[in-house]
Amino acid sequence: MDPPAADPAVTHIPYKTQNAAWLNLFAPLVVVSLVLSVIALAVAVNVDQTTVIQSGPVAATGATSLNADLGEWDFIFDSPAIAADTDVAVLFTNVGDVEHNFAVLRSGANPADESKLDDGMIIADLGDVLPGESSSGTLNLVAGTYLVVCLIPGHYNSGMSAPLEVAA
Ligand SMILES: [Cu+2]
Repeated sequence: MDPPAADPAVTHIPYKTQNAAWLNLFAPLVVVSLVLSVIALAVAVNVDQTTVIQSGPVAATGATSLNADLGEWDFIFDSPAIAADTDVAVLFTNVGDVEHNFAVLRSGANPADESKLDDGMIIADLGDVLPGESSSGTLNLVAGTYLVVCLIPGHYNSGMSAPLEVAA
């Protein structure tokens, strides 16, 4: 008896047809993989940028520079907190009509009025500034809450002071 003939449907599939069937199955997967890779790369770049911003000194510990507008009778800071144990560049501008001053009292000092404000409380005096002019200085403070005051006579009693946070 002759052996059974091989199934022509299996033995005679041309190589190219088999290859095409393989491509039909995997080509879409390859395309999907490439698309997902591009998306993953884009997300990774975004995450990386976000990480850089969040780990920067400004977001983590307070500003490393401070701009202040001085007027009658207040201080307007561009940041509520500056960095501790860091040289912080301070630029202060007199936007008012009379001469002002930028000084910092030691942490916790909050005198009831000018007669209670003694020199021992002053840990930094960045100087006076005329109307329309700017001046600058550097603060390097340990963490805490400080009071920025104007030392021109009468100005503290007029309310010219503002709290400044120094964040670790
Ligand atoms: Cu003043």
